[in-house]
Amino acid sequence: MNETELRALFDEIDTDGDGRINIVELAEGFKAEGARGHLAEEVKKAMTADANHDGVLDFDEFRTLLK
Ligand SMILES: [Ca+2]
Ligand SMILES: [Ca+2]
Repeated sequence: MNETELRALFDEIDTDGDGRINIVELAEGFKAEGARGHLAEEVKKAMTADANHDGVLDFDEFRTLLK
């Protein structure tokens, strides 16, 4: 995934457009992507990318997650 695609995906998941992805947006995003497995587990896994522990994923953290 290149930078443009990453940004597009980020914007898609960031439904309120505040530039950060919170847990609710993450869960909705996973649902929209048709994530298999346990949603809560997927979200928990994704939040390990929250490097500064502020409870939301900014674009840098999101990028790290998908690398
Ligand atoms: Ca948001
Ligand atoms: Ca963060």
